[in-house]
Order: sequence, then structure tokens, then C-alpha cells
Amino acid sequence: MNPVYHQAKFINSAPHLSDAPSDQGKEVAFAGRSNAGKSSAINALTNQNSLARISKTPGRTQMLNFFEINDRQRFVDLPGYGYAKVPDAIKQKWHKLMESYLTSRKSLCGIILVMDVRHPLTEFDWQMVEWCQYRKLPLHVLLTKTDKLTYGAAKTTLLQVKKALNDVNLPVTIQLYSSLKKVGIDEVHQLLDQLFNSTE
Ligand SMILES: Nc1nc2c(ncn2[C@@H]2O[C@H](COP(=O)(O)OP(=O)(O)OP(=O)(O)O)[C@@H](O)[C@H]2O)c(=O)[nH]1
Ligand SMILES: [Mg+2]
Repeated sequence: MNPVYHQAKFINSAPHLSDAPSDQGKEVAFAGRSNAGKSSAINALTNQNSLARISKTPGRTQMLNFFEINDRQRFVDLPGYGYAKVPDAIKQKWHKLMESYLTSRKSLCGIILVMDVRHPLTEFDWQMVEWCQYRKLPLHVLLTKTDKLTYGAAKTTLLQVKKALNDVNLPVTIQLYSSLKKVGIDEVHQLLDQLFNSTE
């Protein structure tokens, strides 16, 4: 357990990149399709019940949500993507916002890609992998909601996803995780320590 992350506080929701906090220090962003469990992961990792908003309507929040851990470190809850009910105009807006953030944000030092262990590697996840490759950003995959599967089934998915990402030319790490059952929190905290403390 790393209580540093428990101090996280909400900064703001940015509808445009120009509304983001100053591009200083380091930022780790949580990405993943709508309903994957990004906001729940941020809450579990910070040991707070309602820091990041959990919505019952997937894909509604189309903003970058910033949280500060301290004056040099932040989390970003990226807008969910890939939900069928979202109209094209909103999808395009999402794409523009994500692309501008992911390609230009200097403080961004790593991506936590959250995938529902029952639906891994959607085309939207591959889009994220591509953006990470473009920026050479370290990628950590959280296969979440493992409480919905047996350990054996989750482990099989873990191996499949590892294999599929093997050829990606990036530092990629993958783990099983559950916000609900608090499985894998220490592993994520260690990974965050590494990302935030890397020199580059
Ligand atoms: N069983 C189980 N449910 C989870 C877990 N994590 C999240 N959920 C549920 O999944 C739903 C979506 O979770 P969110 O954290 O809001 O997902 P999100 O990725 O932030 O979704 P968007 O904000 O729409 O992009 C909620 O009903 C959560 O309670 C988990 O580890 N286990
Ligand atoms: Mg969310």
C-alpha cells in the first residue's frame, strides 16, 4: 500500500486541452473504453469512494478529469470511448480531444489502459496502443473486474493479452485487477512509483 496516492484531490474537468492544468511535473493517464472501470480504478487506488465520478450512463463524461497527488504528480481520468450509443459527432470530438492530449502533453509519462477482463483488446484499445507507440509511452494494462471470472479464466485472458501485445514495440506490463475486491492495488502502486520516479 502506498498512502501517497490516498492524498489525491480533484483539480478540474477540462472540456478542451487549453483548460488543462499547467503542463508541468508528471501525469499518468487512465484510458479505456466506456464502462471499463477507469474511474473506479482511480477511486480504489486513492482509497476514496467518490473522487472520480462513477457514472451509470457510459460515455457521458467527455472531458479530461485531473487529480493532483502533490504539486509534481497528477492522475488524469480520460473520457471513455467506444460506446455504441454515442453519436458520431461526439465520437469525433472525443478523438480530437484525445489525440491532442496524447500527442502534445509533455508531462504525460505513462498510460494505464483499463480493460474489462471479459472484453479485452477492442479496436479502441488498439488505437490507444498506437498512440502510445507514437509517443513511446510506457503502457500498463489493467485487466479489471476479475471478480466476475474464475481465477483460471482470468489467467487465460492474461496470457492471451500478453501474447497479443508481445510484438508491440513498447514497454508493456499487464496485470489482473479488481477495484471491487481490491485485487492488484499494490502492484499498480509500485508501477505508478516507477512511472513518476523515472528520470525522463
Ligand atoms: N464487478 C466489478 N465492477 C466494477 C469494477 N470496476 C468497476 N466496476 C463497475 O463498472 C461500471 C463502470 O465503472 P466506471 O469506473 O464508471 O467505468 P469508466 O471506465 O470510468 O466509464 P466511463 O466514465 O463511462 O468511461 C460501474 O458500474 C462500476 O461499479 C470491478 O473491479 N468489479
Ligand atoms: Mg469514468
